[in-house]
Amino acid sequence: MSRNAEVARQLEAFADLLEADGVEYKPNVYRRAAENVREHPEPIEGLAAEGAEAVERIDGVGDAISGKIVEYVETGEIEELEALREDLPVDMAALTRVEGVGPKTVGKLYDALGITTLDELAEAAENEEIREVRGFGAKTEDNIRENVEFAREAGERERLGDARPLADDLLAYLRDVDAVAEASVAGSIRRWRDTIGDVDVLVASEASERVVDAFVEWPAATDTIEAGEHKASVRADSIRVDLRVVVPEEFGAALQYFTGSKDHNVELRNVAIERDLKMNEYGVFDVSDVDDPDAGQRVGERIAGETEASMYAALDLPLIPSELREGNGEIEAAREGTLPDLIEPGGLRGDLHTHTDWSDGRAELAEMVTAAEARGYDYYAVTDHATGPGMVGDVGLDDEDLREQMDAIDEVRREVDPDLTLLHGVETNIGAGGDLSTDDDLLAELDVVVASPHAALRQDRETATKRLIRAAEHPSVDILGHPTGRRINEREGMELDIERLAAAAADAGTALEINADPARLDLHGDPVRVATEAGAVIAVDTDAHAPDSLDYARYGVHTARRGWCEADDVLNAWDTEALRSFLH
Ligand code: DGT
Ligand code: CA
Ligand code: CA
Ligand code: ZN
Repeated sequence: MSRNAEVARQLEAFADLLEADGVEYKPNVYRRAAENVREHPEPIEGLAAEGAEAVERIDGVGDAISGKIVEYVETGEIEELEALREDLPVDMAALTRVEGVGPKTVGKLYDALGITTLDELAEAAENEEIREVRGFGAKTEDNIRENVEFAREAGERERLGDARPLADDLLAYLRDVDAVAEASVAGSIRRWRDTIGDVDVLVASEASERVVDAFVEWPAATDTIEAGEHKASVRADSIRVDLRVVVPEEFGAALQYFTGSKDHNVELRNVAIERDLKMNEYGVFDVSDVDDPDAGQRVGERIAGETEASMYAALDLPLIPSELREGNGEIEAAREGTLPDLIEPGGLRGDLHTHTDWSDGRAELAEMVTAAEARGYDYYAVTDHATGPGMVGDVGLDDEDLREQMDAIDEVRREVDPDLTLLHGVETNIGAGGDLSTDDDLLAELDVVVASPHAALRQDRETATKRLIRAAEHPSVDILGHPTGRRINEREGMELDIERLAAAAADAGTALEINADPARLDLHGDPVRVATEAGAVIAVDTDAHAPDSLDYARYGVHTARRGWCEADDVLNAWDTEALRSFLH
């Protein structure tokens, strides 16, 4: 793991503090530099070692910023940043997590009321002190009061998309260690939950201390929280990572146990008890001939534990996929033989919601299409933003732009691999009342229409449900994009009557989206399951704004699996012909 993300965070902290200070323009220069550093393919520490000039090869990084980057990599801090922090000693990350509170607000509230933490912010809102501050009012204060709790919870959990790449890096690192026989993630990250409390990693080894030693030396680990003989915890990229090492014979039992969820395990253990079996992190034991099954952990005759499948088989159950293990009926389904035949990872044949630099994407049309070809997709839809509510500046395309884009698409079609069907679409905006921001005749001409809410996201459940149903019933709309509009850990999004929406969408021949961008995962597992049970088709889309983001597909597919989706339930797991007939 390179240190690019870590350095980018320093620049962002710099930008926030400057903005809080009332500095104009410069904060955005720092933010742009931060983004480019984060995405830069070479490790920043390598460039910094070469010197400031090498760092300046990164777009948007001038001599002021490159100097600070070199200083940070060399000394572990930036003097000027530390001085700003001393002047404004606030928990910026926590405070700005409150929707509607930006760095500027943080600066003003610190100056006026000395607020430094979420608790102090909540208290000031409770005591109606904020409304008295110049530039604030009762409405702002009410908003802050409502949003503080969400921000507090958000601070405790990481997005799957931040934790998973870190976990993958660790697994690759551990698998290279001699003493490691097998390594896997466990816990919520293996169940592909949308947010992760901590990352759990399990290793099979006969030499646990060597594994623990290697683990704390993992380059991405910034500090060691604890290290024992068989387990250890470190922090990496501010995420807690727990390691456990077990002997290979007990790996399956431990993997089953530590994958959870707790609810799943409790229910499963009851199935074991019914059969005179004892099930725990060491295996499944036949205790029918044992006087006191609680005398120890490893009692009676051990009948399973080396593999996870053996644990379930000992209870006469098929292996239950990790995404289903939430204690939501999966054990009953396994007993009755009615577990879904889940869509496979890699089971998508195309992507139906993507962007280019015609709107706010970062890559050209041809680049995005080339990336789609490289993935071996059967079809690929370009759906740039239409102008309308929620689109800032000139990001969105008006009807004329879209017609112009038709010609550009035709041109790319002439070059494209004949195995790839290139579809031209749009992501149009759903207005507050369910109206769309693109002309009806034009929508009818396009191959794919994604309609998404981008503004007015604080409607009540009834209004929001009616709004989306109206959009779903528009004859040209094929997919409702990120239906709730949530952004994980940033804003809650709209509450919807999913069952009613899904039934209406099913009748109208409109699919509901799983937006696979890990900042969204919208819809997520539970509503997806409700939606498919109500008859709706699900589209798993990356909403990619750059070629690399086409990889978000994996988060989407695992989210579909959490929603009990089979391949038939997923529009873009269908072949081109079936897709085409759905789109018509
Ligand atoms: P998280 O980290 O909050 O996103 O959720 P998990 O599910 O990863 O929970 P975590 O990290 O506390 O523990 C990992 C797994 O270990 C959990 O899913 C089930 C198992 N486990 C941990 N503690 C207990 C416990 O006290 N009882 C039971 N039955 N299982 C436990
Ligand atoms: Ca965990
Ligand atoms: Ca844990
Ligand atoms: Zn989009």
